[in-house]
Amino acid sequence: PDRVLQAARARFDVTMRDRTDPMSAQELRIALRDYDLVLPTLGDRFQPDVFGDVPNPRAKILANFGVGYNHIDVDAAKAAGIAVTNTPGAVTDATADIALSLILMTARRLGEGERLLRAGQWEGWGPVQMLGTHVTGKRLGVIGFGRIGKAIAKRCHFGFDMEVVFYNRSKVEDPGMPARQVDMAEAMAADFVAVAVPGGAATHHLINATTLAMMKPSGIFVNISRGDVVDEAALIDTLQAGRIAGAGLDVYEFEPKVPAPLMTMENVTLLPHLGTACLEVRESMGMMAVANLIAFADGRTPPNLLNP
Ligand code: 8YV
Repeated sequence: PDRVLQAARARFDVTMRDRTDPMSAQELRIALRDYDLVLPTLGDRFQPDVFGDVPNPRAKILANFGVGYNHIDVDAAKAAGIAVTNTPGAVTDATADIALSLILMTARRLGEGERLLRAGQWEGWGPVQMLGTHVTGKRLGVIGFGRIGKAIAKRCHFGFDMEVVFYNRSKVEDPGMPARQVDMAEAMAADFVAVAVPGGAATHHLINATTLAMMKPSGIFVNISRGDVVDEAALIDTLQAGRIAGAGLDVYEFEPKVPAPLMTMENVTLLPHLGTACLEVRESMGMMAVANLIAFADGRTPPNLLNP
């Protein structure tokens, strides 16, 4: 956003890469080799091989634009003497809102209804036309009870009277709201299941054929975290076999590629990674990233340092 660019330009000599596709290996190397500070986005894969290609990097900080940083190998960055920061907090509410949108869109068949209307196929109201699933009062299972998982849970509990259960790797001493920590099987067996874990090796395919089999046939699965947390092939099998009622996805295993079978399923809502796509939110994320850069340039510890 302009406001972010202006803030960065007020302090630094900025080169803006004005494309949305991820940086190529060559661009990643140039970023490390020729720039003091780098502000990467989703998909700019700063992995060990890239750091290995640039023995004495000029870059000393990667201030990621976003909370999720699974595209950056933080330990390899540290070994190369490079700080990594992210933007926690700024993304929480907007991302939780998208989870709720996916629950509502999928359960109430909103995308399907709009497609029908725009196709000129709506013939008028009918008492049993386009019946969906009632959302209020159902049970929500959250996978990953961090900031975003909790924000989804709050919306569902306080806004939609839902009972909330959650699965989390470590024990959550105080959920801060009426919510019960359960095992994976119980969380997956809820009416709506929302995944909100960080991406990366530790959660790769956490949702797979085995965990999807824990869902009930009327269950709706939602993912707003990272695509590779879900074994997409297993999800497609589960949907094709009718073992769950539907899915709402904002992220994909091989973004921006979306598997063809999902495209034709009316019980699946597909969004193009809109989690934080509001101007105010992207501005806050960007301003946080710039604040991290400025702190670093001033010799202070960046507020959101990931690899001290
Ligand atoms: C961002 C996100 O848009 O914050 C995150 O982790 O997934 C997104 O909403 C993305 O990271 C931009 O780089």
